[in-house]
Amino acid sequence: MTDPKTPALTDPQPNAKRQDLQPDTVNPGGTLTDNMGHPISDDQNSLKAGPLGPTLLEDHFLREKLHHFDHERIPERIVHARGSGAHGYFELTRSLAEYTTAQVLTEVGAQTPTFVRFSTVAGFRGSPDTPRDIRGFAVKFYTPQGIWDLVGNNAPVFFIQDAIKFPDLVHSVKPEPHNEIPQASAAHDTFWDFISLTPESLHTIMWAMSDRAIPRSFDTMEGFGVHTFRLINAEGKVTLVKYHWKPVLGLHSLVWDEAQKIAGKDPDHNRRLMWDTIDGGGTLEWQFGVQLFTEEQAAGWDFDFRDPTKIVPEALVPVEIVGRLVLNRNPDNFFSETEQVAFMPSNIVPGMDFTEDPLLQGRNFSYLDTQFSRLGGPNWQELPINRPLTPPQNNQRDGHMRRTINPGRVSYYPNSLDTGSPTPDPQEGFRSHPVMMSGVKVRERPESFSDHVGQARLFWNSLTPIEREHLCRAFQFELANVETRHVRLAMLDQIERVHPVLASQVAIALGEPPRAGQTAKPGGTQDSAEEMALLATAEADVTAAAGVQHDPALSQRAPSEHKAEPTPRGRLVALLAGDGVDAGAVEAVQAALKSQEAKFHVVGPHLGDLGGAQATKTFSTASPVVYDGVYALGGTAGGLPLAEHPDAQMFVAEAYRHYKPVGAHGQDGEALLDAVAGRTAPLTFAKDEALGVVTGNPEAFTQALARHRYWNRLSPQA
Ligand code: HDE
Repeated sequence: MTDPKTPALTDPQPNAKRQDLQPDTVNPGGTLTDNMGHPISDDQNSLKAGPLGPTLLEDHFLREKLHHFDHERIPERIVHARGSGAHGYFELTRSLAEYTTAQVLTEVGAQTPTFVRFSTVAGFRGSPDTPRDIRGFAVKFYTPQGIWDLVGNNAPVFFIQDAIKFPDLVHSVKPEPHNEIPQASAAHDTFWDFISLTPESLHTIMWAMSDRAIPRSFDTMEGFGVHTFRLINAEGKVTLVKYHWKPVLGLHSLVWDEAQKIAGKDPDHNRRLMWDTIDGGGTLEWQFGVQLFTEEQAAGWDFDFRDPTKIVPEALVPVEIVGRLVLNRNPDNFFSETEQVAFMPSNIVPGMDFTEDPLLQGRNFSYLDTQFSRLGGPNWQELPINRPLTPPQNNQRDGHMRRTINPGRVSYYPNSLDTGSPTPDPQEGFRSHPVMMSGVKVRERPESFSDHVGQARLFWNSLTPIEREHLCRAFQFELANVETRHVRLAMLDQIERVHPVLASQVAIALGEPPRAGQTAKPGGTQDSAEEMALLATAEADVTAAAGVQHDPALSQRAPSEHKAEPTPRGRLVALLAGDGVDAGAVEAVQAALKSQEAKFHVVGPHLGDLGGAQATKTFSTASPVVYDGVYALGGTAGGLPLAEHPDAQMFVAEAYRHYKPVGAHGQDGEALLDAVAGRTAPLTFAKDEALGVVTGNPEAFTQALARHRYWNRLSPQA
């Protein structure tokens, strides 16, 4: 583990931004002082009129210390308050010089320092990492032409088409204002009331109810720039672009039961996984892709590239991989870096431009504006994490907490008194692309934004049966939490427009009749095969997708271009061991996992020495829900053979019911599986390799890990 006190000063991988941060990275030592540098002789006792006397106002050390403490908190982000960040770099692997003059996208091999912050949207700053929610994926590039912020999400579309509706959307999803319930959850009346009355949200709601909204970890989710942007080349030619991040570890999600339990067992789950990976010398990595198209091309489509509720299907315009993002460094101080970092979609560099997407236009105001209340004044861009590597050169001056000292008497342009003062550069400076614009001043939604159903159906069609089943379950959960019946019914009407089978599957959980002549299949365990068969055949007619009816890129499971090959890399396994466990068996499974870059914890009845292994977790500090797989070894726990210990049995049974690979070594390990075999709630545990229960060979277990989940435990069709 890195020494938390000195990392920035001994950074093994300093990039230009890390070096830029170093002068501000202070590692206190020596004599304790106050903020004015006065040495302090006693920091344990305040100044009093005698040991039992009242505290004296004169105590300037006490006053300063309490004063600073009293003002340690700043307003949390109005949305995306809960987040985790890391440093890294972006490396371009293919030049886009044909399309843009932006250096970050033209210099192959150049490494641009980045800071990335992942977030949930609705929860407060201290809320758990795993609620059902869209995730923020905000990337700050410290480029040679100033900062570029790609402030995206892990869904490629958004709930609304116009920024003027954003405060309403956010008010509806946040905890209700009278009682501030529920925390970090959309499952309440005000959210679904708003959504049921906002048909444009239908497509994004499908993403939010899918497995995408409960990602396993930050590095197993995709990222999207959402809006269409413009790229401009040296000849002034414009190309439209959509940005994508594709995780090299593949796409993986939690199951809902796990997500809820993790929220209690380890609310920092995603933050911890990222921290531990980097702290252990590992990296998080994504491929960077672009979809490039022209306005002429887009003019032929039955949807508008400016509409943020629409994707450009990859089946229509393929994603081209042109770079990669690597995160390899934890922040030194959460507040100074992750909390104070300020992203703005308006941070673009020469060679890029915005489009007329009304959501993007509104965002360009909101992010600048919000930094004033969050960071306290107009000089927030001087904070170390926010300042560009290209020092600002302008005549902006003063304001609260100004840090830069600008000498001289000239702070205006043009001037004749300071020949060295900054001047605009018509060649290299940012120029807005001259788009022909004309129009009558109106408050109107364009006709080309009017199809709200077509792409929601495209998403539904593109999912595998088990993904559709999860989506139905998510709607069931959310809407069953809505207390007002007319809101539930209004939502059923909305999702019926996507597919009557979807609406019917949800209706049964709400005690409502199935829709449009459908027969609903309750789902669960007994009748899963019937439910899967029904879901497998439920297809809808797609509009607003330029003729595309299916796009495997939208599914997390269907194979498609740029989806990573299944890999055990990065998976975390619980090795269940008791006292006296066989050292050889432990070594064999650890070697197999290490060879595939999978990680593990030895979980035992107590910490420390078990004879053949050292336990770093106990049955009470570890929970199966935070692991990707469980491997049973041997030994005794509390005087019982591991196989008879209730906690060990629970570990295996719970991992199984979450469809995770389960392995065992030797007689003792297998005895634990036998003890669980036949259990029925809610899946019947079977020692069957085809169901991801692997005995004997640790390599085979490692391969089973690559598959991630065995949905066939639910039904062969899943
Ligand atoms: Fe944001 N959003 N947003 N948003 N958003 C913020 O900015 C806003 C939208 C996104 O890690 C806030 O600095 C408006 C879309 C991320 O610091 C705020 C609208 C997308 C983050 C704000 C949107 C996003 C934010 C809160 C509709 C995906 C976290 C604090 C017009 C493309 C950034 C802050 C971080 C944060 C406003 C819609 C992504 C209030 C007005 C669409 C990842 O300014």
